[in-house]
Amino acid sequence: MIISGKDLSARLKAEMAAEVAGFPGKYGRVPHLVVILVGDDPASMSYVKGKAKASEVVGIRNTTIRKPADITEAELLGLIAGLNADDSVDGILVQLPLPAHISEPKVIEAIDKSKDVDGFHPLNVAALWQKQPCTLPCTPKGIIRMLKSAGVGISGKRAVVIGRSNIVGLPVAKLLLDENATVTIAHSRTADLPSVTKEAEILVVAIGRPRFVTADMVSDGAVVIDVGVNRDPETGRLCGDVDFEAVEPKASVISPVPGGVGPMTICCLMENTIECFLRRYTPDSI
Ligand code: L34
Repeated sequence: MIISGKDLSARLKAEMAAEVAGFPGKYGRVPHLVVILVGDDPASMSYVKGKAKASEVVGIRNTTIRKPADITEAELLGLIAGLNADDSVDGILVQLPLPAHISEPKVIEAIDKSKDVDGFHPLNVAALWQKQPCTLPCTPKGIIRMLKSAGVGISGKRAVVIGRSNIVGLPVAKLLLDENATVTIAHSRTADLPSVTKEAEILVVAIGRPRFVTADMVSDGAVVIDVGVNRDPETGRLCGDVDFEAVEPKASVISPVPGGVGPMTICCLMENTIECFLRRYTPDSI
């Protein structure tokens, strides 16, 4: 079974659109998401365009601010401070990666926690790991949604996550743990990685290397979630971290690239923007 993140996100976005359609009547306005893109990396441009398009579908107001790659860190921090103070803005997202002369941790920390639709702010991360209410990071949240919609039981399963980034590997491992999976976090320096991944009933791959996971690394009937978005070095086409053609026949459930986790990330961003908007009208929630 191939889980389509594209179809699931289309369904969820239609539900959100119906909800948002009631907001002008109830609150006098719709949620407003501001996305900042620094530079002109083609992949980032494509993702940011996807966020604007999804906003349109859901009925969220989207402002995309483009800045040149040589913007200073101080200028970017100034822009964020202005958006933090702007009452018309519910969510702020600075597309990563940033140019090397700008500190990503500084930028992430500069965004007001209540407008942090990515769930990357250290206070949001701390809340997640302390089991407090928080904004869940979009990609891990989207992965759990996909698993549940495919009817995959997580509780009691052995899950292996390849990758330990702040954005995907660590938080997805935490969310799987919260669903009562037993979780192993593996990475590029794990000794004898196939012996670890073959134990996985649920395998989440977020290592960022084209076709890194081969058929010999996957056990029969495993659920395989591919978080990679890479360019195939030979064809230039989009491909995942999993050798899809080889692994698909062994897997009971698998997510494709494109059309898998990527669209779910954007879908959960829409959901987080609505959550940040609604929290402003129920200030006690977090
Ligand atoms: N601040 N930076 C911030 N927030 C994020 O949530 C992201 N991410 C990651 C990169 N930097 C970020 C994204 O938006 C990755 N990412 C992302 C989002 C969407 C897609 C891929 C990565 C996506 O829609 N992928 C499509 C293909 C898109 C294409 O054709 O280029 C897919 O079907 O997988």
